[in-house]
Amino acid sequence: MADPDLLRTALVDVVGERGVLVPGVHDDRLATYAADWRGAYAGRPALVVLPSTTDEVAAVLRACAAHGAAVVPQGGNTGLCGGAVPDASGTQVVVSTDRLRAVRDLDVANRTLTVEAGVVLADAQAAAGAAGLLLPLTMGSQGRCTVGGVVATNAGGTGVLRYGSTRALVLGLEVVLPDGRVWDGLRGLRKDNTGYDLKQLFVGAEGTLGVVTAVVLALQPAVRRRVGLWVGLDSLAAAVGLLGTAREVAGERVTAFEVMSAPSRAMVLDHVPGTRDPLGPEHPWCGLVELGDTAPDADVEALAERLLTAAAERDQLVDAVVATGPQLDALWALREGISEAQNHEGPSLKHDVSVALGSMADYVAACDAGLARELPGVRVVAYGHVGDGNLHHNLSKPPGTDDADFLALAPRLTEVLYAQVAAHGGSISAEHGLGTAKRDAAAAYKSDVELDLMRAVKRAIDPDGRMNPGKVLAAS
Ligand code: FAD
Ligand code: 2HG
Ligand code: ZN
Repeated sequence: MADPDLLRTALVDVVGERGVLVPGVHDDRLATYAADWRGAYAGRPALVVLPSTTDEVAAVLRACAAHGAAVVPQGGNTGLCGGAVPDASGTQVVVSTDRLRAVRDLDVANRTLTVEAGVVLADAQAAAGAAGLLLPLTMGSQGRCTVGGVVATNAGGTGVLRYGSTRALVLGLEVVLPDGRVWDGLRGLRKDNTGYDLKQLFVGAEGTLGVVTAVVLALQPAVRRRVGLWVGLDSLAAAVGLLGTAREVAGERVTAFEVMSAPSRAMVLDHVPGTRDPLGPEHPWCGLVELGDTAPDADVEALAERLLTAAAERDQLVDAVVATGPQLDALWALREGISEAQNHEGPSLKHDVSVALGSMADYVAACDAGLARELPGVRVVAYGHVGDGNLHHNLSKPPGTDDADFLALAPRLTEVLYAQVAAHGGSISAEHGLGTAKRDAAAAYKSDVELDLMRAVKRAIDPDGRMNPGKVLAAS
């Protein structure tokens, strides 16, 4: 990188003194940009820049290009793989989207919402909701994560089963390229076969190809009637069977299908005040199935009863309660509390894996055997979006173990799981991305052809390798 003072002066020319945070001057404010929300990944930014328009982002990227500075795009900093955090060199410029907060357009007839990248996901949901529409991206971090971050990670969440991942909801993008050129691809079209689908290159690229500045999102009709079933299950195979029954009985009205193991539920009850498991701890797995209908007079309770009857006839569940309104919200709080609750139990070894539904039970059984061999007593905090074949197969240390001893075993424990993921034809990152955390593991499981194609895309768009270097792919 060239002279940092010259770069700082160039950036101040673009965004003003208040838009540039400098180490040694603004250390109190810099801290939140230097480490992720959980405090699991930390680095040292050269500067943090806060542009407030697309033109400013473009001028910032041109200045960084002129000075040879690497750029780290950052939204809400809730990513779980270290992708939004600068490295320790003190040479990388964090470009935050904190000030890109405008809702540009809500087109009710076209059912689209156009927002800037820094809009918090919950605010985008509220904007759609105010027009009687639904932005069906839902996740525990929605009060803080941004639309840009969700797009850059192709985030999933609890609505994927019904509505697809972020990728399925992005109709258009505006992106500032590493050299400062702006690609205006903000089209709200559901059909557009005019060549390569460029927007999809940027979805899930984790900031390695450019800075997303605005997004056109497809909206859905609002769900007017919801009901939840909290079910006790004696195995994951039963969960997969129940999902099939739910689809037969309720079709598209199955809007979520989550499962939680007993240890994951116990952690929430221990650490999140006010939570309660209505079925108690004895079930090895509990499922949360939500049914929803857009018709205001739909009898979703009767639908839930039909599902329970069919599942009971097939021996797919042991016990169940039906919940609506605040009781259903409380069940979601129990589900969404797991990620935070696990942080109270020492380091969380996070594994965000997917396998085909039919392999899920075999995969978990094979992992359990391997984990018990490596570290007897390791706590398997397994839960997640099983309707999508996506398990958060997280691990916590056995009670009484030192953090350092547990972390020393982390590579071997992770390898047990990843070897089984590979053996079952799965993925080691279903929805969180690679960042730095899973970059090398992903490369180890990809073919040379696939890696060559990924590197070719990176070189074509970022020939100098300055966009979020070292994330997704090793820096060249
Ligand atoms: P950041 O963390 O700031 O950034 C994430 C990545 O995107 C980084 O690589 C960054 O460089 C890049 N990036 C950010 N903004 C831009 C931009 N404008 N242009 C280009 N690149 C950009 N993920 C799921 O998929 N499903 C879940 O259910 C889920 N639940 C979560 C629950 C909790 C409690 C937490 C802490 C995280 C959860 N996540 C989940 C992980 C996380 O991926 C999402 O919160 C979200 O996608 C990240 O958004 P963000 O704005 O915080 O992005
Ligand atoms: C969830 O589904 C998130 O709760 C977070 O994806 C998963 O913290 C995790 O491991
Ligand atoms: Zn998840």
